[in-house]
Amino acid sequence: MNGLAAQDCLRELFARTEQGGDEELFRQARQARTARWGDRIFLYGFLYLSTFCRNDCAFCQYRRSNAEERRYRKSLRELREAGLRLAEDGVHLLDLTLGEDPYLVEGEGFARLEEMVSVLHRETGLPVMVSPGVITAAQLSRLRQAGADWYACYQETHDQRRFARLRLGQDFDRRRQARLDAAAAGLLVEDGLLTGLGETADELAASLLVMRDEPLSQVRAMSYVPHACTLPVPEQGAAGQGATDGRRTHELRAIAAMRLLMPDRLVPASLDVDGLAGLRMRLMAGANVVTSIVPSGCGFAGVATRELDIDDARRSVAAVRRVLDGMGMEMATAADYARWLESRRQALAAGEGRQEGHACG
Ligand code: MD0
Ligand code: SF4
Repeated sequence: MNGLAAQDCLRELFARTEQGGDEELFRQARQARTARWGDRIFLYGFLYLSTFCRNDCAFCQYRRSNAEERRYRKSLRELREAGLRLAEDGVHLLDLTLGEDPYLVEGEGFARLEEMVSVLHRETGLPVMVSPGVITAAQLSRLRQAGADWYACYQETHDQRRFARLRLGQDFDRRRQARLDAAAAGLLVEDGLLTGLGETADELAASLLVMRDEPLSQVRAMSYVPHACTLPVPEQGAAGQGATDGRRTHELRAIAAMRLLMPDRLVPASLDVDGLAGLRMRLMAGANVVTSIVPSGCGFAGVATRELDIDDARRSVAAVRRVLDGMGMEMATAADYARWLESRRQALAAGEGRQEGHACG
């Protein structure tokens, strides 16, 4: 299918106003997942290690201008304890996320971040993803040397005008370049879309084709969660933007379309938007990684939702495993993930990191 046909079919998929066709789309996505991955699901632990940030993104409660936010920066000891707990619970990876904390991403504080990556990787034996925002190519190489396997940096949208309204004062190309620098440094890379903010079917279709053509190994979509200090949710009425689940329509369709278009990439179902209650519908749409598993009682926050389902242990391996059991799916093993990681590295090194599928028939 050529680029134009793919763009047309994706546009039609996102533009549908009724949700009748979604069940068939999700069924095809689940079929593609089973064909490529079986029904074994990966689970990622999530540690938001610092909520300080130099940026002022219009969609984020941790934006610089939010003076109400009770910010924190976790110590290496707190991080180590939480990481070991998650490893014991059986997660396959630790995602160390932070705002663009000036202390940790600039100057001598960066050595602290390197040390956190190195200690967590060495003491848990788990692969580590880092999500520090935009940093330099040299810093990305240092994190790779420290033991990081992944770099996550979300564009949110690939429409430059919308980007400017979301990631205020940030450089579109510089953000994209950071992902390319990470791939060049030998890191696996994740990009992500933010949905539910009035994005058009054209924008979503264009984003998926851009993501397909970048050296990404994980691609995601997450619905916007409004806060007192962030953008108001757009008027309903846009295609599929009806009730809450309507506002999830673009996210769920994006998950399914990513699964079909990029069969060899990991596609997350994040617990961070709707908590445990939102897991089933994201897995039914074809996701094969559950992310944002946060240890309870340690004062670690979520990103889109600060506390949702954390201290009552609903964002836990045990709770996720119960949902998987109920769906006839199972948790992958640590060996499954290690094998996939190694095979993915070899595929990328051989220039074969882009298996293509079709989102329409
Ligand atoms: C998640 N809350 O997976 C996390 C976060 C950042 N690398 C991941 C958005 O939903
Ligand atoms: Fe900072 Fe990230 Fe929030 Fe933007 S999305 S304000 S970069 S923490």
